[in-house]
Amino acid sequence: MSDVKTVDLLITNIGKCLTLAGPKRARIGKEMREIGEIEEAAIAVANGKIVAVGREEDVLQQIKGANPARTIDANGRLVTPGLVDPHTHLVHGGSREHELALKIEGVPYLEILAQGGGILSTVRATRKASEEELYAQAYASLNRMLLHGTTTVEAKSGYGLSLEAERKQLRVAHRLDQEHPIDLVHTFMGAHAVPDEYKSNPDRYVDLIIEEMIPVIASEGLAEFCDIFCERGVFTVEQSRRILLAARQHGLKLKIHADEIEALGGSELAGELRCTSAEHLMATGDTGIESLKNGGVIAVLLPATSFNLATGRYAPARKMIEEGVAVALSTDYNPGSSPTESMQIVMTCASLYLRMRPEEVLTAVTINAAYAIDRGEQVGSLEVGKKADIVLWNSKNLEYIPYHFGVNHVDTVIKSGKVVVEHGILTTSCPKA
Ligand code: IZC
Ligand code: ZN
Repeated sequence: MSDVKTVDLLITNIGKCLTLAGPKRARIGKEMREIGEIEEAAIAVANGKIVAVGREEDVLQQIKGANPARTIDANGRLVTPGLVDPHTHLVHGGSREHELALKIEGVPYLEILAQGGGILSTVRATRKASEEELYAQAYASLNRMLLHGTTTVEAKSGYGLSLEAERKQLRVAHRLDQEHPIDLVHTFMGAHAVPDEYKSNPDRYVDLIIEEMIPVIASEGLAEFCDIFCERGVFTVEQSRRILLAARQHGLKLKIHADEIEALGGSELAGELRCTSAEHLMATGDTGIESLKNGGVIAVLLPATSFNLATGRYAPARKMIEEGVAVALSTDYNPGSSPTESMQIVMTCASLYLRMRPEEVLTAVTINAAYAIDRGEQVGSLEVGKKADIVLWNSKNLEYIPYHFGVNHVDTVIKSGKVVVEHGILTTSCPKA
């Protein structure tokens, strides 16, 4: 049977190919350990998509006569889908290394914010920055992500906190999506903090978000999701519900930062509203887990944030998996609580501190992460018809990646069928694939 006529790229001699093939939905419970392993595999790509994947002899049979334009010898390497990072605060001005000493001295994250620092210090830097400056800084981060194996990224606004400054951030993210090989998914997060101007009347800021920001952002097509920071001293459960319901009325899908520091009821709200995902969940208890499960909400866990906040508090991932909640992982890349672009450090933190098995970790950074941003039909697994987003690792097995921590194990990255990283180096100035 030779049913594939055109092949742009053929990858041969794959030692182990972890395809993540499976049902067309986020994986739960024991499914998170089923990662679709194929030994001595090959993958054929045409027009940016996978056209054949399987045992090498079968793939060669399927593409017989197709004469691939390019062949890559994987040399026995491990191959996985491109990693998906479903929760980042990618576009922002400045950085916050000055908070490191405060943190070490024991000043809590929410206290730094209450003093007008934290998120609000990044808001000041982001408002001041030009679109060009924001673009250049985020472009450099996207390059780092690509070098570390990430091929799809969600990016939130939330450092503008005014209609104009939020639009600026989202416009930059759209331009990056056009011009950088990584595909971006856009989230409006005007409810990331209460800006100084509304400090004495936060409900008026909530009104502004509902009456002015959401209608404009939605009508301009600047965002697909709406997110909110539901946390003590930030937005209450009631304010979160109002904002998310308004967002849904305008056609946005819903996400929520819930139970990052305290369990206010954000995960219960996520279940009630059947949000696509709930994020953080470090302080989530039994009723929160039950609600996530009943609402079919994907839990996006951010263990690098726990690591970096250094409070020793991690999300109850084992309990969530055992209870049948689909778990995804993300960097939470942001200048405050998680200044890292590397999903590999997240994989290590998830192994050591969330006690997730390597197979569960891989599921959480690929197919479940893709479903957490509603891209599960396009990316997150190596299956015929999906985008050819593929990573070749400098490893023979999966365990080695979380085990050997703090360094980059990526050899080659293919994004939409184009080789964008080769032997650990970006191949071009990265025009969009
Ligand atoms: O800038 O601190 N948690 N938002 C909610 C963040 C962390 C980002 C930041
Ligand atoms: Zn976040």
